[in-house]
Amino acid sequence: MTNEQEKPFLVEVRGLVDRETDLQYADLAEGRTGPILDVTPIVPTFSGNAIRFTSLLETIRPQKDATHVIFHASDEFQATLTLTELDGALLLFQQDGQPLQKGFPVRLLVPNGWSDCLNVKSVVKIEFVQAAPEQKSTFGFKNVVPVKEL
Ligand SMILES: Nc1nc2c(c(=O)[nH]1)N[C@H]1C(S)=C(S)[C@@H](COP(=O)(O)O)O[C@H]1N2
Ligand SMILES: [Mo]
Repeated sequence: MTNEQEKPFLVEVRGLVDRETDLQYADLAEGRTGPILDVTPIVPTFSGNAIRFTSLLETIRPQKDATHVIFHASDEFQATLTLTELDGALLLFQQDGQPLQKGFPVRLLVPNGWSDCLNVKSVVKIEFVQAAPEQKSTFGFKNVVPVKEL
């Protein structure tokens, strides 16, 4: 998962939103998707710059029926979280002034999440969906039935 910078930076935002968007590095790095934050004071085990997931919501405007968000990674890993759980979440996109060496193009950070496994690396698609309100957050590799601690 290192040295992926030869791949284009692209994060697709899809599903139950008013404005589906293709996020480029400059959108985040130039502050067009919200204020840029140093993550270390918020998540001491990480370094680099991020935007708040909630500030992205202002741009893409989730529809009323959206309840959950699926973060799809380039290695087929994915996590599904409720919009409520994503309140404090961050999208890490830059370290040492450069695109990520690990987790490129963006990494989801869930500071108060129930598992470190929710910190999805290499997110390439953010998909807004509707699911039963009681459906809890999950993670794992696609097409693998049991979701357990990896
Ligand atoms: N894309 C992707 N993200 C992922 C994983 C993965 O296999 N692929 N593993 C998850 C799990 S189970 C954990 S514990 C953490 C590990 O993060 P680290 O590589 O920074 O230690 O990443 C999470 N994010
Ligand atoms: Mo994990």
